[in-house]
Order: sequence, then C-alpha cells, then structure tokens
Amino acid sequence: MSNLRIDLDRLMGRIQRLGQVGALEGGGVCRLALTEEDKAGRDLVVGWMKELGLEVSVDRIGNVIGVRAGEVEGPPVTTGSHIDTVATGGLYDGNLGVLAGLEVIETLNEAGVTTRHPLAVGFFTNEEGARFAPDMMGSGVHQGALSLEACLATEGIDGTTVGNDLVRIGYAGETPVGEFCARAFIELHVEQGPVLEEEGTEIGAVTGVQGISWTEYSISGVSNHAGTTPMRLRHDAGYVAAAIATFARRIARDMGGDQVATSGVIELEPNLVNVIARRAKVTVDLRNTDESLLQEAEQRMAARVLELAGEEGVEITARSLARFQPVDFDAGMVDLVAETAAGLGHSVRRMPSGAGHDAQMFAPNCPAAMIFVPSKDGISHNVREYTAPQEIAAGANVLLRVMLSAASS
Ligand code: HGY
Ligand code: MN
Ligand code: MN
Repeated sequence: MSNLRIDLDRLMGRIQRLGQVGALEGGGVCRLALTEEDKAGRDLVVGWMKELGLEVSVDRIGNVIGVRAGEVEGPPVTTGSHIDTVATGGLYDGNLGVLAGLEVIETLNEAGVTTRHPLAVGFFTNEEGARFAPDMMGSGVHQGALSLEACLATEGIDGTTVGNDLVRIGYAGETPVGEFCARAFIELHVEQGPVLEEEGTEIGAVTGVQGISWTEYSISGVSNHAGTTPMRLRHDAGYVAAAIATFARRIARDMGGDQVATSGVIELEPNLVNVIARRAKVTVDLRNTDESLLQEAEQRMAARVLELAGEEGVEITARSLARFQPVDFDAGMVDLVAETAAGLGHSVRRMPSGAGHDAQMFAPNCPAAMIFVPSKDGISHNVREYTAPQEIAAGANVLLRVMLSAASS
C-alpha cells in the first residue's frame, strides 16, 4: 500500500467541474451558502459520493457525510471541508478538502483496499459565514459547539433564515446532529496566506486555529444637509462607521504580533453624496492566536465605540456575529501530518491557521489536524486564488497516507 498515490488528473477534473457551478465571469466562483448555486454544487458532490459507493446522509443542518465501511464497525476516520464559497471565491478554498477526500476514496476503491476502520468524507454547511453568521456553522452544530435551533433561526444578510433556505434547496436532512463521532478528523486546505510560498515549503502541518471575533455595529444618527449643517450640529453615522473601521486598523497596528483586524462591510443610509448618513452598519473582524490578546483587542474596540457614541451623539448597538477561541490541534495528529509529509519527501513546517476551518469544530471531540498547501501570492477569498497541481498532489497524497495510518491503527 505504501506506493498508493492519488490520480491528480481525476482530482483536477473534479475541481474544475465543481468550479463551473456558480462560475464568475473571468474566473472564480460564487456559491454563497444555501443559494441555488450551493444547491447545484451539493447535488454534484452528492452524486460523486454515491458513484463511489459511499453511504450518504444529510443531517438537520444540511451537513452531508459519506461513509465507506471498514473491516470493523465504529467511528470513521473523517475528512472533509466545505463547498460553500464567499462571493468572490476561488476554486480551492474548502472545495479542495472535499474533493481530495473523494479522490482518496476512489484511489482505495481502485486498489481494492479496505481499511480496518471506516472512512468518511463530508462537506459542512455554511463554513464561510458570509451570508449567515457565524462561520463554521454546519460543523459547529455537527460537533455540538453551536445550537441547531439558533442556527436554523439565523437570518442572513438578505433576509431569509437558514432553516427556510435548507428546506428550499432540499437539504433539510433527517439525520440528528451532535451524534456523529469521528475516530479522527483531518482536513486538507489551501493556506490562504503567504507563508508556505515565501519559504518555498510544500506542506503545512497545521498546529491550530487562531481566535475569531466578528461584531456588527449599527449606528443611528441624524440625516441632514451636507452643506448647510454646521459641524457642531452633526450626528453623522457615516463618519462613525468610518472611525470604527479605521480604529480597528489602529488596534492591529498598535498591538502588532498576530493581531489582525478587518472591516469588510460598511453600509450607509441613504448613501448619497450630499446627505449626512442617518444610519450605518459596519463589521469588525478581529483575530489573534492568543485569547487574552484577542480580548484586549475587543476591549479597545468597545471603549472607542463608547467614546464615538458620546462624541458624535449617535446611538450604537453591537451584535456579536461570531466568537471562537483559539484551538490547538492534537499533537499526535500534527506529528503524523509532519512525518507523513517528510516521509513522502516533501518539505514541511508547523504553523497556525489564520482562517477558521471545520476541523476546529472536531478538535475538542477527536484527534484533529489539518494539512496546508501553498496559496499563490498568499491570495484567497479572491477569484485569483491558485494552488499549482503538483502542490495539490502533494497535499492529497499526504491526506491519503494520514487517513490510511489513522484507519489502520
Ligand atoms: O473567515 C474565515 O476564517 C473562514 O473563511 N470562514
Ligand atoms: Mn475554507
Ligand atoms: Mn473561506
């Protein structure tokens, strides 16, 4: 079995084929969670799961898991990721992990290999959190970290709820959530950052995921004339939104280290050149590998928001959209990834993940880890996202071997 390798052409073919679903002009994909495009992507992948002989189930939050029997019964060695994307998504974020999992299954089918323990490949609902917050919603419910009821009732950025959209796209499954036990969980994912490429390293053995804090601020001011209103009389929601966004950047600059901050959404109302905005919405995404530093960043933000409300005479309400503490992966699994990569002759380094991933939801419940492959120019959440085929082959072969090791012990 040691000379088993995945079929790169077949894997690239599936990546390209799935990339046609929700394809954007000029490249990239848009398959926001629970949209028609997401449904079409789900249907395509479920079809492939069935062709490979997997036992497919859909749970109450729309997670789809395909299981391949082992010699013995019991919790499967599980891999997977997500196939929902952001609106300016690439071909690889999430998709690679799911399709490489299917490629592992097909490689074993072709070789007539039955592993001692069962294997499973899954895709998890709404990993991105871009349409319905928080991110990692499906895997969070699947592994008991998030409430099914609360997530089904969650209203998205365009007014529908998760529960209604699951019914609408035909993925409101019957399988209960929170009962699936994995023997181990391993996820292949593009790094989405510059580290591996800058160092010329082929594989990342991911040690954990940094903490994530998403907050939406709704600001209520007073509409007025941009020309006639003296500055001392203004209650400018637009100015406050901009001040929050620039202060978030300042927190990252002042704290340094691993602290990052992003304002990805700024909406003004009425959003007209000569009208002082009466309402505004701005999001702040703060992340840090260290929980106490992440809390410090949150406290700095909250204090400035309070000041701004007083200075400008506006009302500001904060709504938490996501809050996940940093997660450490299982040291034994991380070692297995690093040793397997080195054993296959690939350069490898240990590193944390800047992005959230489904694997972090499995980490409290079973040995979990991730395999990173390089992202060209460190780009992701961008239609230019790219990973070279030979890098994909390296990652998928490491996945194959890690799953075989974990399923044979
Ligand atoms: O935001 C994230 O970290 C991931 O892309 N959901
Ligand atoms: Mn992802
Ligand atoms: Mn993503």
